[in-house]
Amino acid sequence: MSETHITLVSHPLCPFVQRAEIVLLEKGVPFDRLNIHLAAKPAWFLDISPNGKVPLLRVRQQDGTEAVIFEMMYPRDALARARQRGWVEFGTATLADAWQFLNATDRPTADAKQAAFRHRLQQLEVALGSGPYFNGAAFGMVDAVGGGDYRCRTIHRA
Ligand SMILES: N[C@@H](CCC(=O)N[C@@H](CS)C(=O)NCC(=O)O)C(=O)O
Repeated sequence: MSETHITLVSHPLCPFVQRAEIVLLEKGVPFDRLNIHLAAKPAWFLDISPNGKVPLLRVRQQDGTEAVIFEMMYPRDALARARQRGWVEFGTATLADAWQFLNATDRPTADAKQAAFRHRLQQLEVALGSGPYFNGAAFGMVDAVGGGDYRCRTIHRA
């Protein structure tokens, strides 16, 4: 039987890597993680990464994009899947607001981004059902995507 070796090429602070890692851990997929310096990307990485971005899932000689591994955690039902995809997009926009808030260099931008981030969290609260996960009993992509957003919120509170 052939053995598949999966490496998640990463950066320690990347929230998109965090999503991928959460999915792999939830699915019980064995992998190792390799952090690279994004300011000095290794040549082997640039050779196999179409966008020069992490996360990159390296499976033996092949590489996969974020979308490939994220397909693993969407529900089968088409309507539920479409709803989750919409909220995943929302999660990415939420992360952008949080990131811009944390990195703002002037007060008006910080205030605007903080308000936008807070508003998005309030929208999310309204959309949450009885749980324990976004889609009910099953852990899914919206929950994995939330990891990066909540981490930003934790940093802010620290
Ligand atoms: N989700 C997107 C974005 C990933 C992303 O922006 N990764 C950042 C780190 S968090 C990166 O690799 N930046 C390096 C660069 O843009 O050169 C993707 O996977 O293509």
